[in-house]
Amino acid sequence: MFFLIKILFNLFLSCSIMERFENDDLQYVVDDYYDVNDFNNDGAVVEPEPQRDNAGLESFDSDFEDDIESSKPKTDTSAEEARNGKDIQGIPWERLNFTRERYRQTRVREYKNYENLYGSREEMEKECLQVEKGKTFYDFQFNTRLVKSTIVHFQLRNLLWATSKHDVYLMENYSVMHWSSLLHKGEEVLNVAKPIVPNLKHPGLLSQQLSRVQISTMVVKENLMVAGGFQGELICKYLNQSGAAFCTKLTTDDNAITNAVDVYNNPSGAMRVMAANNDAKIRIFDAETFASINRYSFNWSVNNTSVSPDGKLLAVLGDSVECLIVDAQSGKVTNSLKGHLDYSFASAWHPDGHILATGNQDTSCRLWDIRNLSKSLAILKGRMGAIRGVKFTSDGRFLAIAEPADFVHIFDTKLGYVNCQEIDIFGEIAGVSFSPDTEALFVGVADRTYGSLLAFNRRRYNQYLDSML
Ligand SMILES: *[C@@H]1O[C@H](CO)[C@@H](O)[C@H](O)[C@H]1NC(C)=O
Ligand SMILES: *[C@@H]1O[C@H](CO)[C@@H](O)[C@H](O)[C@H]1NC(C)=O
Ligand SMILES: *[C@@H]1O[C@H](CO)[C@@H](O)[C@H](O)[C@H]1NC(C)=O
Ligand SMILES: *[C@@H]1O[C@H](CO)[C@@H](O)[C@H](O)[C@H]1NC(C)=O
Ligand SMILES: *[C@@H]1O[C@H](CO)[C@@H](O)[C@H](O)[C@H]1NC(C)=O
Ligand SMILES: *[C@@H]1O[C@H](CO)[C@@H](O)[C@H](O)[C@H]1NC(C)=O
Ligand SMILES: CC(=O)N[C@H]1CO[C@H](CO)[C@@H](O)[C@@H]1O
Repeated sequence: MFFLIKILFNLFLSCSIMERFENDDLQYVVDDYYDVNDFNNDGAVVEPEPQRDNAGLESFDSDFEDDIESSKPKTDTSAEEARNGKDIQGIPWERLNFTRERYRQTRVREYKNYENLYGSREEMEKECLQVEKGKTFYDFQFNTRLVKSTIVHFQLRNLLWATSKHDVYLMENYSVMHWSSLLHKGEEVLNVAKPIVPNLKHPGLLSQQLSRVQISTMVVKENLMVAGGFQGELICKYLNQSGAAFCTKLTTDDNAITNAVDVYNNPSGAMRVMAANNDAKIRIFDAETFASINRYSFNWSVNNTSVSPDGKLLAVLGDSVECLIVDAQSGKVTNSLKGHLDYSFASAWHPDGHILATGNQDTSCRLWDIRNLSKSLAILKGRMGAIRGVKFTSDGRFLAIAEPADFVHIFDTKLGYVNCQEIDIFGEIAGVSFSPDTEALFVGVADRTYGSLLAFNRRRYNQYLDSML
Protein backbone atom coordinates (compact mmCIF):
# COMPACT_ATOMS: atom_id res chain seq x y z
CA MET A 1 0.00 0.00 0.00
CA PHE A 2 2.84 2.25 -0.86
CA PHE A 3 0.60 4.73 -2.51
CA LEU A 4 -1.34 5.64 0.57
CA ILE A 5 1.83 5.84 2.59
CA LYS A 6 3.22 8.11 -0.04
CA ILE A 7 0.24 10.38 0.09
CA LEU A 8 0.27 10.39 3.83
CA PHE A 9 3.97 11.01 3.74
CA ASN A 10 3.33 13.92 1.40
CA LEU A 11 0.75 15.23 3.81
CA PHE A 12 3.27 14.86 6.56
CA LEU A 13 5.70 16.72 4.35
CA SER A 14 3.25 19.47 3.62
CA CYS A 15 2.34 19.93 7.22
CA SER A 16 5.71 19.91 8.85
CA ILE A 17 8.58 20.13 6.40
CA MET A 18 7.13 22.35 3.75
CA GLU A 19 6.71 25.21 6.14
CA ARG A 20 10.38 25.16 6.96
CA PHE A 21 11.84 24.39 3.55
CA GLU A 22 12.16 26.88 0.79
CA ASN A 23 11.29 25.90 -2.76
CA ASP A 24 14.44 24.19 -3.82
CA ASP A 25 14.55 22.14 -0.69
CA LEU A 26 11.05 20.94 -1.25
CA GLN A 27 11.95 20.19 -4.81
CA TYR A 28 14.86 18.17 -3.53
CA VAL A 29 12.74 16.28 -1.04
CA VAL A 30 10.11 15.55 -3.61
CA ASP A 31 12.67 14.62 -6.25
CA ASP A 32 14.19 12.28 -3.75
CA TYR A 33 10.85 10.72 -3.48
CA TYR A 34 10.45 10.41 -7.20
CA ASP A 35 13.45 8.24 -7.77
CA VAL A 36 15.96 10.83 -8.88
CA ASN A 37 18.34 9.56 -6.28
CA ASP A 38 16.92 6.11 -6.31
CA PHE A 39 18.35 5.22 -9.68
CA ASN A 40 21.29 2.99 -8.88
CA ASN A 41 24.18 1.93 -11.04
CA ASP A 42 22.56 -0.81 -13.02
CA GLY A 43 19.67 1.35 -14.00
CA ALA A 44 17.14 -0.25 -11.71
CA VAL A 45 15.28 1.71 -9.12
CA VAL A 46 15.98 0.67 -5.57
CA GLU A 47 13.30 0.68 -2.96
CA PRO A 48 13.44 3.76 -0.79
CA GLU A 49 14.36 3.55 2.85
CA PRO A 50 11.31 2.94 4.97
CA GLN A 51 9.78 6.24 5.93
CA ARG A 52 9.86 7.32 9.49
CA ASP A 53 6.76 8.26 11.42
CA ASN A 54 4.50 5.80 9.76
CA ALA A 55 5.30 2.57 11.53
CA GLY A 56 1.64 1.75 11.96
CA LEU A 57 0.98 2.17 8.29
CA GLU A 58 3.96 0.10 7.37
CA SER A 59 2.69 -2.97 9.07
CA PHE A 60 -0.67 -2.32 7.51
CA ASP A 61 1.17 -2.07 4.24
CA SER A 62 2.94 -5.40 4.49
CA ASP A 63 -0.16 -7.25 5.62
CA PHE A 64 -1.94 -5.85 2.69
CA GLU A 65 0.78 -6.76 0.19
CA ASP A 66 0.86 -10.34 1.50
CA ASP A 67 -2.80 -10.48 0.88
CA ILE A 68 -2.30 -9.39 -2.68
CA GLU A 69 0.44 -11.94 -3.21
CA SER A 70 -1.71 -14.83 -2.03
CA SER A 71 -4.79 -13.94 -4.02
CA LYS A 72 -2.90 -12.71 -7.12
CA PRO A 73 -5.61 -10.45 -8.49
CA LYS A 74 -5.53 -9.27 -12.03
CA THR A 75 -4.15 -5.75 -11.73
CA ASP A 76 -5.65 -4.40 -14.93
CA THR A 77 -9.16 -3.04 -15.19
CA SER A 78 -11.31 -3.30 -18.31
CA ALA A 79 -14.24 -1.07 -19.24
CA GLU A 80 -16.59 -3.92 -18.43
CA GLU A 81 -15.10 -4.49 -14.98
CA ALA A 82 -15.36 -0.77 -14.33
CA ARG A 83 -19.02 -0.78 -15.34
CA ASN A 84 -19.53 -3.63 -12.89
CA GLY A 85 -18.18 -1.49 -10.11
CA LYS A 86 -14.46 -2.25 -10.00
CA ASP A 87 -12.30 0.76 -9.17
CA ILE A 88 -10.72 1.89 -12.44
CA GLN A 89 -7.24 1.77 -10.90
CA GLY A 90 -7.93 -1.47 -9.09
CA ILE A 91 -7.67 0.16 -5.66
CA PRO A 92 -9.45 -2.27 -3.30
CA TRP A 93 -11.46 0.32 -1.35
CA GLU A 94 -13.71 -2.38 0.03
CA ARG A 95 -10.76 -3.69 2.01
CA LEU A 96 -9.71 -0.31 3.35
CA ASN A 97 -11.08 1.39 6.38
CA PHE A 98 -12.30 4.44 4.51
CA THR A 99 -14.39 4.93 1.42
CA ARG A 100 -13.12 6.42 -1.78
CA GLU A 101 -15.33 9.46 -1.24
CA ARG A 102 -13.97 10.05 2.22
CA TYR A 103 -10.42 9.64 1.06
CA ARG A 104 -11.08 12.02 -1.84
CA GLN A 105 -12.40 14.68 0.53
CA THR A 106 -9.40 14.34 2.80
CA ARG A 107 -7.00 14.50 -0.10
CA VAL A 108 -8.59 17.63 -1.63
CA ARG A 109 -8.63 19.29 1.76
CA GLU A 110 -5.06 18.41 2.71
CA TYR A 111 -3.27 18.64 -0.63
CA LYS A 112 -0.69 21.43 -0.62
CA ASN A 113 -0.05 22.83 -4.04
CA TYR A 114 3.56 23.73 -4.73
CA GLU A 115 3.95 27.45 -5.26
CA ASN A 116 6.90 29.69 -6.03
CA LEU A 117 4.97 32.88 -5.41
CA TYR A 118 2.60 33.09 -2.51
CA GLY A 119 -0.39 35.30 -2.31
CA SER A 120 -4.11 35.34 -2.29
CA ARG A 121 -5.88 33.55 -5.12
CA GLU A 122 -9.27 34.86 -4.06
CA GLU A 123 -9.59 37.51 -6.73
CA MET A 124 -8.68 35.00 -9.38
CA GLU A 125 -11.19 32.47 -8.12
CA LYS A 126 -13.93 35.06 -8.51
CA GLU A 127 -12.96 35.58 -12.14
CA CYS A 128 -12.89 31.91 -13.06
CA LEU A 129 -15.31 30.64 -15.64
CA GLN A 130 -18.37 28.95 -14.14
CA VAL A 131 -18.22 25.43 -15.45
CA GLU A 132 -20.74 22.61 -15.44
CA LYS A 133 -19.05 19.36 -14.53
CA GLY A 134 -20.28 15.81 -14.93
CA LYS A 135 -20.12 15.56 -18.72
CA THR A 136 -18.61 12.54 -20.42
CA PHE A 137 -16.68 13.23 -23.58
CA TYR A 138 -14.27 10.32 -23.15
CA ASP A 139 -15.27 6.94 -21.67
CA PHE A 140 -12.94 4.83 -19.58
CA GLN A 141 -11.51 2.05 -21.72
CA PHE A 142 -8.83 0.32 -19.67
CA ASN A 143 -6.17 0.70 -17.01
CA THR A 144 -2.98 -1.32 -17.17
CA ARG A 145 -0.10 -1.67 -14.77
CA LEU A 146 2.01 -3.49 -17.34
CA VAL A 147 3.61 -0.11 -17.99
CA LYS A 148 4.09 2.47 -15.25
CA SER A 149 5.15 6.04 -15.78
CA THR A 150 7.95 7.53 -13.70
CA ILE A 151 8.76 11.19 -13.13
CA VAL A 152 12.18 12.72 -12.52
CA HIS A 153 11.19 16.31 -11.77
CA PHE A 154 8.01 17.09 -9.90
CA GLN A 155 7.24 20.15 -12.04
CA LEU A 156 7.72 18.45 -15.40
CA ARG A 157 4.79 16.27 -16.38
CA ASN A 158 5.06 15.96 -20.08
CA LEU A 159 6.28 12.38 -20.26
CA LEU A 160 3.64 10.58 -22.27
CA TRP A 161 2.68 10.83 -25.95
CA ALA A 162 0.28 8.94 -28.14
CA THR A 163 1.12 8.62 -31.83
CA SER A 164 -2.10 6.72 -32.63
CA LYS A 165 -5.06 5.42 -30.65
CA HIS A 166 -3.08 2.20 -30.19
CA ASP A 167 0.44 3.53 -29.67
CA VAL A 168 1.72 5.34 -26.61
CA TYR A 169 5.26 6.30 -25.61
CA LEU A 170 6.16 6.93 -21.99
CA MET A 171 9.11 6.96 -19.60
CA GLU A 172 9.54 4.14 -17.14
CA ASN A 173 12.76 4.36 -15.10
CA TYR A 174 15.53 4.53 -17.70
CA SER A 175 13.42 3.13 -20.51
CA VAL A 176 11.43 4.83 -23.21
CA MET A 177 8.53 2.38 -23.45
CA HIS A 178 6.12 1.81 -26.27
CA TRP A 179 2.68 0.58 -25.30
CA SER A 180 0.59 -1.16 -27.92
CA SER A 181 -3.11 -1.26 -27.09
CA LEU A 182 -3.57 -3.86 -29.84
CA LEU A 183 -1.04 -6.27 -28.38
CA HIS A 184 -1.80 -5.08 -24.83
CA LYS A 185 1.91 -5.07 -24.24
CA GLY A 186 4.73 -2.67 -23.40
CA GLU A 187 8.16 -2.80 -24.98
CA GLU A 188 11.35 -0.83 -24.43
CA VAL A 189 12.31 1.25 -27.46
CA LEU A 190 15.33 3.04 -26.04
CA ASN A 191 17.35 2.49 -22.91
CA VAL A 192 18.93 5.72 -21.71
CA ALA A 193 20.97 4.20 -18.87
CA LYS A 194 23.29 2.41 -21.24
CA PRO A 195 25.58 4.43 -23.51
CA ILE A 196 23.62 5.92 -26.42
CA VAL A 197 25.80 6.32 -29.51
CA PRO A 198 24.25 8.68 -32.06
CA ASN A 199 23.89 7.11 -35.52
CA LEU A 200 24.01 10.26 -37.57
CA LYS A 201 27.45 11.52 -38.58
CA HIS A 202 27.96 14.86 -40.32
CA PRO A 203 31.03 17.00 -40.27
CA GLY A 204 30.49 19.76 -37.75
CA LEU A 205 27.55 18.08 -36.05
CA LEU A 206 27.81 18.60 -32.32
CA SER A 207 26.72 15.11 -31.46
CA GLN A 208 28.06 13.12 -28.56
CA GLN A 209 27.57 9.84 -26.75
CA LEU A 210 25.39 10.03 -23.65
CA SER A 211 24.47 7.65 -20.90
CA ARG A 212 22.51 7.52 -17.66
CA VAL A 213 20.16 10.22 -18.86
CA GLN A 214 17.25 11.08 -16.61
CA ILE A 215 14.57 12.04 -19.07
CA SER A 216 12.76 15.14 -17.82
CA THR A 217 10.56 15.84 -20.82
CA MET A 218 9.70 14.32 -24.16
CA VAL A 219 7.68 14.64 -27.33
CA VAL A 220 6.83 12.09 -30.01
CA LYS A 221 5.45 13.30 -33.31
CA GLU A 222 5.02 10.96 -36.23
CA ASN A 223 8.33 9.15 -36.61
CA LEU A 224 10.46 11.37 -34.38
CA MET A 225 10.94 11.10 -30.64
CA VAL A 226 12.77 13.90 -28.86
CA ALA A 227 13.66 13.65 -25.19
CA GLY A 228 15.32 16.14 -22.86
CA GLY A 229 17.40 15.28 -19.81
CA PHE A 230 18.03 16.51 -16.31
CA GLN A 231 21.61 17.57 -17.19
CA GLY A 232 20.67 19.49 -20.33
CA GLU A 233 20.70 16.51 -22.66
CA LEU A 234 18.80 16.28 -25.94
CA ILE A 235 18.13 12.91 -27.60
CA CYS A 236 16.48 12.57 -31.01
CA LYS A 237 15.39 9.18 -32.27
CA TYR A 238 13.56 8.00 -35.36
CA LEU A 239 11.07 5.38 -34.25
CA ASN A 240 11.70 3.28 -37.35
CA GLN A 241 15.45 3.03 -36.59
CA SER A 242 17.21 1.42 -33.68
CA GLY A 243 19.26 3.59 -31.34
CA ALA A 244 19.28 7.39 -31.48
CA ALA A 245 20.02 9.60 -34.48
CA PHE A 246 21.35 12.59 -32.56
CA CYS A 247 22.35 13.24 -28.95
CA THR A 248 24.00 16.19 -27.36
CA LYS A 249 24.40 18.14 -24.17
CA LEU A 250 22.89 21.53 -24.82
CA THR A 251 24.61 23.36 -22.02
CA THR A 252 27.23 22.85 -19.37
CA ASP A 253 25.46 25.15 -16.91
CA ASP A 254 25.06 23.72 -13.42
CA ASN A 255 21.34 24.30 -13.60
CA ALA A 256 20.84 22.86 -17.03
CA ILE A 257 17.59 20.90 -17.02
CA THR A 258 15.97 20.52 -20.41
CA ASN A 259 12.46 21.55 -19.42
CA ALA A 260 10.65 21.31 -22.69
CA VAL A 261 11.11 19.90 -26.16
CA ASP A 262 8.88 20.27 -29.17
CA VAL A 263 8.75 19.19 -32.80
CA TYR A 264 7.02 21.51 -35.26
CA ASN A 265 6.95 22.72 -38.84
CA ASN A 266 8.27 26.19 -39.57
CA PRO A 267 6.26 28.48 -41.91
CA SER A 268 7.97 26.98 -44.98
CA GLY A 269 7.16 23.46 -43.82
CA ALA A 270 10.60 22.34 -42.62
CA MET A 271 10.53 20.22 -39.48
CA ARG A 272 12.22 21.71 -36.45
CA VAL A 273 13.16 20.53 -32.96
CA MET A 274 13.03 23.02 -30.14
CA ALA A 275 14.46 22.71 -26.64
CA ALA A 276 13.93 25.04 -23.69
CA ASN A 277 16.37 24.94 -20.80
CA ASN A 278 17.04 26.23 -17.34
CA ASP A 279 20.01 28.17 -18.73
CA ALA A 280 17.30 30.58 -19.98
CA LYS A 281 17.77 29.66 -23.62
CA ILE A 282 15.66 28.22 -26.38
CA ARG A 283 17.50 26.30 -29.08
CA ILE A 284 16.14 25.33 -32.47
CA PHE A 285 17.51 22.50 -34.63
CA ASP A 286 16.70 21.15 -38.03
CA ALA A 287 14.87 17.84 -37.55
CA GLU A 288 16.70 16.07 -40.39
CA THR A 289 20.30 17.23 -40.16
CA PHE A 290 20.11 18.34 -36.50
CA ALA A 291 22.09 21.40 -37.46
CA SER A 292 21.67 24.21 -34.95
CA ILE A 293 19.48 26.92 -36.47
CA ASN A 294 18.80 29.47 -33.76
CA ARG A 295 19.33 30.24 -30.13
CA TYR A 296 17.30 32.79 -28.18
CA SER A 297 18.12 34.06 -24.69
CA PHE A 298 15.67 35.13 -22.04
CA ASN A 299 15.90 36.66 -18.60
CA TRP A 300 14.59 33.63 -16.80
CA SER A 301 14.64 29.87 -17.08
CA VAL A 302 12.39 28.76 -19.85
CA ASN A 303 10.10 26.12 -18.47
CA ASN A 304 7.86 25.54 -21.43
CA THR A 305 7.46 26.75 -24.98
CA SER A 306 5.01 25.92 -27.69
CA VAL A 307 4.81 26.91 -31.31
CA SER A 308 1.70 28.26 -33.00
CA PRO A 309 0.17 25.98 -35.66
CA ASP A 310 1.53 28.19 -38.47
CA GLY A 311 5.04 27.98 -36.99
CA LYS A 312 5.34 31.74 -36.67
CA LEU A 313 4.93 32.42 -32.97
CA LEU A 314 6.37 30.91 -29.82
CA ALA A 315 4.73 31.01 -26.44
CA VAL A 316 7.58 31.21 -23.92
CA LEU A 317 6.78 30.41 -20.32
CA GLY A 318 9.02 30.28 -17.34
CA ASP A 319 9.93 31.65 -13.99
CA SER A 320 7.88 34.76 -14.40
CA VAL A 321 4.23 35.58 -13.95
CA GLU A 322 4.29 36.89 -17.49
CA CYS A 323 4.28 34.69 -20.53
CA LEU A 324 5.91 35.94 -23.69
CA ILE A 325 4.88 35.73 -27.31
CA VAL A 326 7.99 35.60 -29.43
CA ASP A 327 8.56 35.74 -33.17
CA ALA A 328 9.82 32.25 -34.04
CA GLN A 329 12.11 33.45 -36.83
CA SER A 330 13.82 36.32 -35.04
CA GLY A 331 13.40 35.54 -31.35
CA LYS A 332 11.98 39.04 -30.82
CA VAL A 333 9.42 39.43 -28.02
CA THR A 334 6.20 40.76 -29.56
CA ASN A 335 3.82 40.54 -26.63
CA SER A 336 3.62 39.67 -23.00
CA LEU A 337 0.64 38.05 -21.32
CA LYS A 338 -0.32 39.41 -17.93
CA GLY A 339 -2.67 37.76 -15.51
CA HIS A 340 -1.16 34.62 -14.03
CA LEU A 341 -0.07 34.81 -10.40
CA ASP A 342 2.74 32.25 -10.42
CA TYR A 343 5.10 30.50 -12.84
CA SER A 344 3.85 28.61 -15.85
CA PHE A 345 4.83 25.16 -17.02
CA ALA A 346 2.50 24.12 -19.80
CA SER A 347 0.96 25.58 -22.90
CA ALA A 348 -0.84 24.56 -26.04
CA TRP A 349 -2.27 26.26 -29.09
CA HIS A 350 -5.72 25.59 -30.41
CA PRO A 351 -5.32 24.23 -33.96
CA ASP A 352 -7.13 27.34 -35.29
CA GLY A 353 -4.08 29.34 -34.19
CA HIS A 354 -6.15 31.97 -32.34
CA ILE A 355 -6.29 30.54 -28.85
CA LEU A 356 -3.34 29.86 -26.59
CA ALA A 357 -3.85 27.99 -23.31
CA THR A 358 -1.30 28.38 -20.50
CA GLY A 359 -1.09 26.16 -17.42
CA ASN A 360 0.20 27.73 -14.23
CA GLN A 361 1.14 26.93 -10.64
CA ASP A 362 -1.61 29.34 -9.52
CA THR A 363 -3.88 26.30 -10.21
CA SER A 364 -5.40 27.84 -13.31
CA CYS A 365 -5.26 27.60 -17.05
CA ARG A 366 -5.75 30.87 -18.90
CA LEU A 367 -7.04 31.14 -22.43
CA TRP A 368 -5.69 33.95 -24.56
CA ASP A 369 -6.92 35.24 -27.88
CA ILE A 370 -3.77 35.96 -29.84
CA ARG A 371 -5.62 38.73 -31.77
CA ASN A 372 -6.20 40.71 -28.59
CA LEU A 373 -3.86 39.96 -25.74
CA SER A 374 -4.82 42.84 -23.48
CA LYS A 375 -6.51 40.41 -21.11
CA SER A 376 -7.03 36.67 -20.91
CA LEU A 377 -10.23 35.40 -22.45
CA ALA A 378 -11.11 33.02 -19.63
CA ILE A 379 -9.66 31.35 -16.56
CA LEU A 380 -10.22 27.64 -16.05
CA LYS A 381 -9.61 26.39 -12.55
CA GLY A 382 -8.24 23.03 -11.40
CA ARG A 383 -9.44 21.28 -8.26
CA MET A 384 -6.35 21.28 -6.05
CA GLY A 385 -3.05 21.71 -7.89
CA ALA A 386 -1.06 23.51 -10.54
CA ILE A 387 -1.95 22.96 -14.17
CA ARG A 388 1.08 21.06 -15.46
CA GLY A 389 -0.27 19.60 -18.67
CA VAL A 390 -2.34 21.27 -21.40
CA LYS A 391 -3.43 19.57 -24.64
CA PHE A 392 -5.97 20.29 -27.36
CA THR A 393 -7.37 17.57 -29.62
CA SER A 394 -6.14 17.94 -33.20
CA ASP A 395 -9.65 18.90 -34.34
CA GLY A 396 -9.76 21.61 -31.67
CA ARG A 397 -12.94 20.28 -30.08
CA PHE A 398 -11.54 19.42 -26.65
CA LEU A 399 -8.99 20.83 -24.24
CA ALA A 400 -7.51 18.63 -21.51
CA ILE A 401 -5.72 20.17 -18.55
CA ALA A 402 -3.90 18.04 -16.00
CA GLU A 403 -3.00 18.71 -12.39
CA PRO A 404 0.17 17.21 -10.86
CA ALA A 405 -1.99 14.61 -9.19
CA ASP A 406 -5.48 13.13 -9.23
CA PHE A 407 -7.38 15.30 -11.74
CA VAL A 408 -7.59 15.76 -15.48
CA HIS A 409 -10.29 18.13 -16.78
CA ILE A 410 -11.64 17.97 -20.31
CA PHE A 411 -13.48 20.98 -21.74
CA ASP A 412 -15.67 21.24 -24.80
CA THR A 413 -14.19 24.20 -26.66
CA LYS A 414 -17.13 24.49 -29.04
CA LEU A 415 -19.50 25.30 -26.19
CA GLY A 416 -17.24 27.99 -24.78
CA TYR A 417 -15.40 25.76 -22.28
CA VAL A 418 -18.36 25.80 -19.90
CA ASN A 419 -18.92 22.03 -20.00
CA CYS A 420 -16.37 19.78 -18.42
CA GLN A 421 -15.55 16.17 -17.72
CA GLU A 422 -13.47 15.58 -14.62
CA ILE A 423 -11.32 12.46 -14.59
CA ASP A 424 -10.83 11.62 -10.94
CA ILE A 425 -8.02 9.20 -10.06
CA PHE A 426 -5.39 8.85 -7.34
CA GLY A 427 -1.70 9.36 -7.99
CA GLU A 428 0.87 11.59 -9.63
CA ILE A 429 0.16 12.38 -13.27
CA ALA A 430 3.19 11.94 -15.56
CA GLY A 431 1.51 13.07 -18.74
CA VAL A 432 -1.70 13.25 -20.75
CA SER A 433 -2.03 12.85 -24.49
CA PHE A 434 -4.82 12.66 -27.04
CA SER A 435 -4.19 10.39 -30.01
CA PRO A 436 -3.73 12.43 -33.21
CA ASP A 437 -7.09 11.14 -34.53
CA THR A 438 -8.73 12.42 -31.25
CA GLU A 439 -10.26 8.98 -30.56
CA ALA A 440 -8.21 8.18 -27.46
CA LEU A 441 -6.97 10.01 -24.38
CA PHE A 442 -4.17 8.48 -22.33
CA VAL A 443 -3.13 9.38 -18.79
CA GLY A 444 0.12 8.15 -17.21
CA VAL A 445 0.09 7.63 -13.45
CA ALA A 446 3.36 7.45 -11.53
CA ASP A 447 3.14 5.43 -8.35
CA ARG A 448 5.08 2.49 -7.02
CA THR A 449 1.99 0.37 -6.49
CA TYR A 450 -0.71 1.93 -8.61
CA GLY A 451 1.45 3.36 -11.39
CA SER A 452 -0.36 2.66 -14.65
CA LEU A 453 -1.55 3.79 -18.02
CA LEU A 454 -5.22 4.76 -18.32
CA ALA A 455 -6.98 4.86 -21.67
CA PHE A 456 -10.23 6.66 -22.53
CA ASN A 457 -12.26 6.52 -25.75
CA ARG A 458 -14.01 9.43 -27.36
CA ARG A 459 -17.74 9.10 -26.96
CA ARG A 460 -19.39 9.30 -30.35
CA TYR A 461 -22.34 11.22 -31.68
CA ASN A 462 -25.36 9.12 -30.84
CA GLN A 463 -24.43 8.76 -27.18
CA TYR A 464 -23.01 12.22 -27.13
CA LEU A 465 -26.17 13.79 -28.49
CA ASP A 466 -28.16 11.86 -25.91
CA SER A 467 -26.06 13.33 -23.18
CA MET A 468 -26.67 16.82 -24.52
CA LEU A 469 -30.45 16.58 -24.69
C1 LIG B 1 11.15 0.12 -13.18
O1 LIG B 1 11.53 -0.05 -11.83
C2 LIG B 1 10.59 -0.81 -11.07
C3 LIG B 1 11.08 -0.81 -9.64
O2 LIG B 1 12.37 -1.28 -9.55
C4 LIG B 1 10.49 -2.21 -11.65
O3 LIG B 1 9.55 -2.95 -10.93
C5 LIG B 1 10.06 -2.11 -13.10
O4 LIG B 1 10.03 -3.39 -13.68
C6 LIG B 1 11.02 -1.22 -13.86
N1 LIG B 1 10.52 -1.08 -15.20
C7 LIG B 1 11.30 -1.12 -16.27
C8 LIG B 1 10.66 -0.99 -17.60
O5 LIG B 1 12.51 -1.23 -16.21
C1 LIG C 1 -10.21 -1.23 10.37
O1 LIG C 1 -11.25 -1.03 11.28
C2 LIG C 1 -11.50 -2.18 12.10
C3 LIG C 1 -12.73 -1.91 12.94
O2 LIG C 1 -12.95 -0.54 13.08
C4 LIG C 1 -10.28 -2.48 12.94
O3 LIG C 1 -10.49 -3.64 13.72
C5 LIG C 1 -9.10 -2.73 12.03
O4 LIG C 1 -7.92 -2.91 12.78
C6 LIG C 1 -8.90 -1.56 11.08
N1 LIG C 1 -7.88 -1.90 10.14
C7 LIG C 1 -6.89 -1.10 9.84
C8 LIG C 1 -5.93 -1.61 8.82
O5 LIG C 1 -6.74 -0.02 10.35
C1 LIG D 1 12.56 6.04 -41.35
O1 LIG D 1 11.66 7.09 -41.66
C2 LIG D 1 12.26 8.18 -42.33
C3 LIG D 1 11.21 9.24 -42.53
O2 LIG D 1 10.75 9.69 -41.33
C4 LIG D 1 12.82 7.74 -43.68
O3 LIG D 1 13.47 8.82 -44.29
C5 LIG D 1 13.80 6.60 -43.44
O4 LIG D 1 14.21 6.10 -44.68
C6 LIG D 1 13.17 5.49 -42.63
N1 LIG D 1 14.20 4.54 -42.28
C7 LIG D 1 13.99 3.23 -42.26
C8 LIG D 1 15.15 2.40 -41.84
O5 LIG D 1 12.93 2.75 -42.56
C1 LIG E 1 4.69 22.70 -23.14
O1 LIG E 1 3.61 22.13 -22.51
C2 LIG E 1 2.68 21.59 -23.40
C3 LIG E 1 1.55 21.11 -22.62
O2 LIG E 1 1.95 20.57 -21.42
C4 LIG E 1 3.28 20.49 -24.19
O3 LIG E 1 2.37 19.96 -25.11
C5 LIG E 1 4.42 21.03 -24.92
O4 LIG E 1 5.06 19.99 -25.61
C6 LIG E 1 5.37 21.67 -23.95
N1 LIG E 1 6.36 22.30 -24.72
C7 LIG E 1 7.51 21.78 -24.84
C8 LIG E 1 8.45 22.55 -25.71
O5 LIG E 1 7.82 20.76 -24.24
C1 LIG F 1 15.57 41.30 -19.97
O1 LIG F 1 15.83 42.31 -19.04
C2 LIG F 1 16.34 43.49 -19.64
C3 LIG F 1 16.74 44.46 -18.53
O2 LIG F 1 15.82 44.44 -17.49
C4 LIG F 1 15.27 44.10 -20.54
O3 LIG F 1 15.74 45.27 -21.17
C5 LIG F 1 14.92 43.06 -21.60
O4 LIG F 1 13.86 43.54 -22.38
C6 LIG F 1 14.52 41.76 -20.95
N1 LIG F 1 14.36 40.76 -22.00
C7 LIG F 1 13.31 40.01 -22.09
C8 LIG F 1 13.32 39.01 -23.20
O5 LIG F 1 12.37 40.08 -21.32
C1 LIG G 1 -9.31 43.87 -26.53
O1 LIG G 1 -10.04 43.37 -25.42
C2 LIG G 1 -10.32 44.35 -24.44
C3 LIG G 1 -11.03 43.68 -23.26
O2 LIG G 1 -10.74 42.36 -23.13
C4 LIG G 1 -11.19 45.42 -25.02
O3 LIG G 1 -11.42 46.41 -24.02
C5 LIG G 1 -10.50 46.04 -26.21
O4 LIG G 1 -11.37 46.95 -26.83
C6 LIG G 1 -10.11 44.97 -27.21
N1 LIG G 1 -9.31 45.58 -28.27
C7 LIG G 1 -9.59 45.43 -29.54
C8 LIG G 1 -8.67 46.09 -30.50
O5 LIG G 1 -10.55 44.76 -29.92
C1 LIG H 1 11.02 22.33 -13.96
C2 LIG H 1 12.06 23.37 -13.99
O1 LIG H 1 13.18 23.13 -14.33
N1 LIG H 1 11.69 24.52 -13.62
C3 LIG H 1 12.57 25.59 -13.57
C4 LIG H 1 11.96 26.79 -14.14
O2 LIG H 1 12.94 27.77 -14.03
C5 LIG H 1 13.52 28.02 -12.74
C6 LIG H 1 14.69 28.90 -12.83
O3 LIG H 1 14.44 30.22 -12.98
C7 LIG H 1 14.04 26.83 -12.09
O4 LIG H 1 14.39 27.13 -10.74
C8 LIG H 1 13.03 25.79 -12.14
O5 LIG H 1 13.64 24.63 -11.64
